[in-house]
Amino acid sequence: MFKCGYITVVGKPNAGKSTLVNKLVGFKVAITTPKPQTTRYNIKGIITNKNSQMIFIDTPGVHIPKHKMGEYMMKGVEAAIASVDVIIYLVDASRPTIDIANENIMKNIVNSKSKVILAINKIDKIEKGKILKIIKVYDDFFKSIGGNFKEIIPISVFKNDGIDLLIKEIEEYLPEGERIYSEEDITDMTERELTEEIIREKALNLLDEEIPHGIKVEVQKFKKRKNREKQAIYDIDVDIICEKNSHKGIIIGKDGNMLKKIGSLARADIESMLEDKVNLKIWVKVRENWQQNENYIKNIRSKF
Ligand SMILES: Nc1nc2c(ncn2[C@@H]2O[C@H](COP(=O)(O)OP(=O)(O)OP(=O)(O)O)[C@@H](O)[C@H]2O)c(=O)[nH]1
Ligand SMILES: [Mg+2]
Repeated sequence: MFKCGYITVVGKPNAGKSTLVNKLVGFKVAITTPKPQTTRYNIKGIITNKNSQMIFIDTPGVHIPKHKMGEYMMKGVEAAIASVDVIIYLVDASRPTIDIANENIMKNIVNSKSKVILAINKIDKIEKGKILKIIKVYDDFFKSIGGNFKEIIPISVFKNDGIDLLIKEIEEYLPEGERIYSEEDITDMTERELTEEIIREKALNLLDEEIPHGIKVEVQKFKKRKNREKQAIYDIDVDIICEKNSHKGIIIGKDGNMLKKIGSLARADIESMLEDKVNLKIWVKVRENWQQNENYIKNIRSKF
C-alpha cells in the first residue's frame, strides 16, 4: 500500500534544517548559510518514490522574536508542527546544550499527535564518543516532560551519514494514502520565490551581521523572451529592501561593487535553476523598520 504524509523539520537556528531538506529532496529548495535565522517561512520539499510520497516542511529556526517579522516566523513553526505525521527535531551536535529555545521546542512538540524523531546533526564535527551523552541528555529531558522519541538518529548531512536510515524510519511512520502532489513536484516554491531567496542568500553571505537580516527581496518583473539570436532569456528586475539609508550604501558598496558581487553570484545560481540565460537588474530601496510593520510582513508569504 502506498504511503503519503507530512514531515516537519524543526530546531534551533543553524541546526542544518534547510541543508537536510535539500539533501533529502536532492534539489536546493531552501537557501542555507552559516548565519542563524536564514529561513523565514515554511518551505515544502517533496520526494516521491515507488512506495511513498514524503512532503517535508522546512521551518525557520526557533528563537525568541525581537520584532514582528520574528513573531511571524515563529507562527509558521507553530503551524507546521500542529498537524503533521512526523516531526524531525534537529539538533546541532556541536552545540548540544539544552537551552531555553531547545526546552521550548520540546515542550511544544510533546503535546502534538505526531511521531517525533530526534536527529542529531553535524556529527562530523564531534568525537564519536560524545554522541551517546548528547542522546541521553535530550532523551532524559523529553521523557521528564512526558515525551517519547520514536527514534534517535545521529546524522551528518555533509557526510551523508545516517540519511538513508532517517528516510527509512520516516517512511515507517507515514500513514497509508494516495499522493497529494504530482510525481514531478519537488517544492511549493515558485521560480520567483526561489529567485528572491537566492539573492537573499548571497546578501546574507557577503554582508556583515546586522544588515542582511534586515533585508527583504522582491521580484518586480520576471519575464521570459527570445533574444536576437532566438535564445530564451529571462528579464528579472528585483528590489532589495533594507531598513536604513546607511544600510543602502553598504549593500551597494564602493563603486557599486557589493551589489555587483551579489548580482553576479545570484545570476549564476538563477541561471542554473531556470536553465536559461538571465538578465538580472537589482535596485536597493529603504523601508524604515519594515520588520516591525505588519503590512510588509503580511505579504511575505500568504500560507504557512
Ligand atoms: N559540519 C556540518 N555542517 C553542516 C551540516 N549540515 C548543515 N551544516 C551547516 O550548518 C549551517 C546552517 O545550515 P542551515 O541548513 O542554513 O541551517 P538551518 O537550521 O536551516 O538554519 P535557519 O534557517 O537559520 O533556522 C550551514 O553553514 C551548513 O552548511 C553537517 O552535517 N555538518
Ligand atoms: Mg533554514
